[in-house]
Amino acid sequence: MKIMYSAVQPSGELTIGNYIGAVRNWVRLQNEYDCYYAIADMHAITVRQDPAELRRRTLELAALYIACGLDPAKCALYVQSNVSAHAELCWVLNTLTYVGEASRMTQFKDKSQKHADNINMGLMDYPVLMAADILLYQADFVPVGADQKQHVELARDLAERFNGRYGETFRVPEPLIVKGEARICSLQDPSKKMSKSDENPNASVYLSDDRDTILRKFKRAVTDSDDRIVAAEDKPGITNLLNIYCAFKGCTMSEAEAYFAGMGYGEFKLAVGETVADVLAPIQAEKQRLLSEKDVLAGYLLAGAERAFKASRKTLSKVYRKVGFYRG
Ligand code: ATP
Ligand code: LTN
Repeated sequence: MKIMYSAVQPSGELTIGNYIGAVRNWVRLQNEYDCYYAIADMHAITVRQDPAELRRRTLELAALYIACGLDPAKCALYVQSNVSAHAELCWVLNTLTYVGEASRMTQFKDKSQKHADNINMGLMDYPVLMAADILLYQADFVPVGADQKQHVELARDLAERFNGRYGETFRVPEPLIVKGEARICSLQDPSKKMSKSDENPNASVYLSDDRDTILRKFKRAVTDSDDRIVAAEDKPGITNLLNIYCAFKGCTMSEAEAYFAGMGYGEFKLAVGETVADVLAPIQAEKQRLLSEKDVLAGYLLAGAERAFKASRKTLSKVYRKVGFYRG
């Protein structure tokens, strides 16, 4: 079976954009691939985090993933910092990474601007740690958003560089970029993608939002000037709402357009909100149930970390041997 690797930072509440573009795909992929999914807490501390919050969010994220359908018996769901090989391989890869190439990474430049008072080494090392994540598991594919493509390319470069210098060791991974139609846009500015760090709370629908909040956010969503409910380039607001409806209902755009033909915007937005709320309700209930059984949840993460530990040690031992570390 081909190997899939991905990770998410426990750095904020997930939105329905993350759900459609990432989480739901991870769930689908678990049946076709040998999947490793990490909660990247080591990446998260490259920007300041409140320790208690970080711990809480890590566990919440694990519960949420399982509630969304990730089966801990099928995939290895684990917390990155629980498997020490990530930091260890990162060190070796650091010696193959040029300061110039790390400092040219778009995300490093963006985050340096955004967190100008905390441009730490970890921020620059972020993509190298990410390369370590991926290469440790000999991943064939890495499902990520377009913004992470450059990082996966660095992982490919480092794999090739290491293999070239020390002999065949790493599989060179392929990024699996989420397609355009899966892009959910902001409810307040449909030219922007919906993002968990948006400052306007009405722009994003969070997976933790209750039914009333969801309905209210959709009611306030920006629409377009005429009253037709069709997907079109000059109707980004309505197109986004239709997209969300299709993604949550599992129908095609033409089915959705036919269903809403002649309906007013108010009624349409209510229907989209209800569809989203109906899908999220059982997920939220299951997440709460999992969080109320913390021991069970901890058991899943431990089992995931054990699997990850075994796979990662195999690669790390090989790396240590190749670079000439004394093993006794
Ligand atoms: P941030 O606001 O912190 O940048 P984000 O909400 O943009 O976060 P990421 O953590 O960058 O999300 O991405 C996590 C995953 O969710 C990625 O695989 C990305 O492709 C996917 N994703 C994020 N936003 C959307 C969106 N609006 N539509 C579809 N997929 C998305
Ligand atoms: N940087 C990624 C999270 C991440 C990741 C990874 C993704 C950390 N390690 C390894 C894929 C593979 C993000 O912010 N989306």
